[in-house]
Amino acid sequence: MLQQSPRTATGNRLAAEICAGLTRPGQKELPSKYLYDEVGSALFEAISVLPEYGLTRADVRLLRTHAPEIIAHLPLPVTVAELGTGSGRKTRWLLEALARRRPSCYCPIEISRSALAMCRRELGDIDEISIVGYEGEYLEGLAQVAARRRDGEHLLVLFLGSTIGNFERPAAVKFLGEVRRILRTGDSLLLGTDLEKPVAQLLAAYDDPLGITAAFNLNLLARVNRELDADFELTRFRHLARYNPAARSIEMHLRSTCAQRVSLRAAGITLTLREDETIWTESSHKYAPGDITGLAAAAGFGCAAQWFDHEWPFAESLLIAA
Ligand code: AVJ
Repeated sequence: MLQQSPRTATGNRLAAEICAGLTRPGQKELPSKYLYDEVGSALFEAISVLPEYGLTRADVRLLRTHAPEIIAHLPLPVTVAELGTGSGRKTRWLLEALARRRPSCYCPIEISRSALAMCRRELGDIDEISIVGYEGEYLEGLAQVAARRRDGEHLLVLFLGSTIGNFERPAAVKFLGEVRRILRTGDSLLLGTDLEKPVAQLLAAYDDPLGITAAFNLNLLARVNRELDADFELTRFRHLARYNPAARSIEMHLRSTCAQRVSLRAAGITLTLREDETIWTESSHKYAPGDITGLAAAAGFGCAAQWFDHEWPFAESLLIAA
């Protein structure tokens, strides 16, 4: 396995962003995108099959049921770019429906090398679909895909699994606006969003009784230990999931069980934590159906169609660049 170190470009960015988050005044934070190293990606796969966490199953159900209809909305030929693929398993339904209509190119964009490898293994067998993967940040990868498109070819961007929920609401508008600027009028964005549901159900989904989500969260500290030669003592932190009613988001934190000092040797910083102080690691915002069209419009998209799952409220929205 290739170990990323601060000597590489990705390693530098990781070190800089992690230091910035841990040394900012007030609430300490770690960027949620770093949850997905090889161990974190495997733990998320486990979360996605937990009975308490219905999000991934809802996403898959919608794509499996409506893939032909979704594809029928698109102008062809189309190249598919996916922002964050995870295992790529749910994308199969869309790619198979597309392959039946026309051979196409699929460009997964991932900062996680292990997720990209998983996705190639999962989807490499679909005839008529050629895979060109990009390892990197979403917008940088998407700009590269857009720069390589041929005349008359449309782009379909997939942003599934409610990853958009990890952005604060204003940042979500800004991000989709940046996606829009890379696209041309008439290109599409299929956006998956988790919808509001009872708080008790959310808390169970983000603090499961097996402790898989706790392990997923704590692994972020283990990763920082591995990659930045830090000395986080994992037993001195507890997973915390709480609902933020003002933001309509579920937050994950790591709570320090005692006053302690931690060094990140490869980054050259030391920090202190008070007893019960938390490091905020993720927010997962929940949407009302009406929020999505507003968000889309503010970012320069019209909404062509929406599909809802009623077992675990979740929406897929097909947005068209206006
Ligand atoms: C993959 C970002 C959609 O926010 O629900 C799962 C990640 N965090 N359990 C989410 C996650 C805790 C997940 N997303």
